[in-house]
Amino acid sequence: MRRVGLILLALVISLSIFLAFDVDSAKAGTVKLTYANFPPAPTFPCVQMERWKKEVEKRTNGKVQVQTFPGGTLLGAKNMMDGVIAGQADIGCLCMAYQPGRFVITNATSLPLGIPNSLVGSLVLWDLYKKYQPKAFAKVKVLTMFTTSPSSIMSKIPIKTLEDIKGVDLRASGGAAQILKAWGANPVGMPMPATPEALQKGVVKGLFSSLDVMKDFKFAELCKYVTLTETVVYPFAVVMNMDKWNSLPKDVQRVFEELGAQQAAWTGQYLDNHVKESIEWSVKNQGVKVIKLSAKEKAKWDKRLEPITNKWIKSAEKKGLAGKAIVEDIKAFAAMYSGK
Ligand code: DTR
Repeated sequence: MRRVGLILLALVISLSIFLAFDVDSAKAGTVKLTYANFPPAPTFPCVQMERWKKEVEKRTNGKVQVQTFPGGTLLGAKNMMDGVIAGQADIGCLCMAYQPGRFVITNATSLPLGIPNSLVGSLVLWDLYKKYQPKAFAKVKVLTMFTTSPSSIMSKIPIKTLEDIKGVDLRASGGAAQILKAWGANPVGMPMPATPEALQKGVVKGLFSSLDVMKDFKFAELCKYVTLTETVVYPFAVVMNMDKWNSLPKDVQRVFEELGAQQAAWTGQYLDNHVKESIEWSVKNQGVKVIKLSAKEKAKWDKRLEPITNKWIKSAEKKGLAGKAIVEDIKAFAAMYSGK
């Protein structure tokens, strides 16, 4: 009886070793990655994150599994880059405008150079990054980049003229803040996730951004006016921890590389469509009024922006960067992708 018991025990032990080994060997080929993002899940940076995750999992036949963290649950807007460098997240999505001094070359896409939409902006930014390989990204692997659609003013008060905007506190970051300043507003800098509270508390009377946020952050409930300026985009980057990147199998690296430009284009197209939906929703469901500047007024607004690019070129050249060439490239890439 005792012998039978011992045999049974040995069988159970070897079966469980076998099963454990089998599960482990199935897992052995799997790469698990964390991906941090700063705004809430329904906003476009997170929508593109979920699309990238799905695409990667599909293209690697499940060999890569990505765990996403929207809403600043792993890293926030301002510590995204350093958090990824330190390995707190494997991948992170950041808005470069929140650290304008750090990402000088790529933030040049926030100059008033007439980028017409998010698709063109995203392709231009990706090409610019590839061509100049800015030092700011030397410690990470850049997986993709994209921009917003051109920015407009959302406000609690109607803004139709330069007199109306004078001294008004409006939220913007980076290059976009320079634009507001030139128009005479008082730009208040903060990342997007801090904006709902600032609007609610009356710290700002509005903001300057692409119009997706009217719907996704429900700003249409507070800002009943949109002044369609459609000026300057905000650039974003998706970066990966360098050691993690180097540890990836070659075939996985190939999938990520392949997705760089494709993801930029996908996000651009998604956002351009989504901005249209957001405006329609704001007008229909929230009674938002869309103000178009008259041609005469628009010419005055544009004139105020003329010195900005030359000033940027000078300051970039002082830092040893090819300021003029960068601006010329952005214009040329934008013309090419716009079919001009
Ligand atoms: N316009 C930039 C970036 C931006 C536009 N839409 C969203 C949504 C979620 C986060 C950031 C953004 C800005 O004003 O911050």
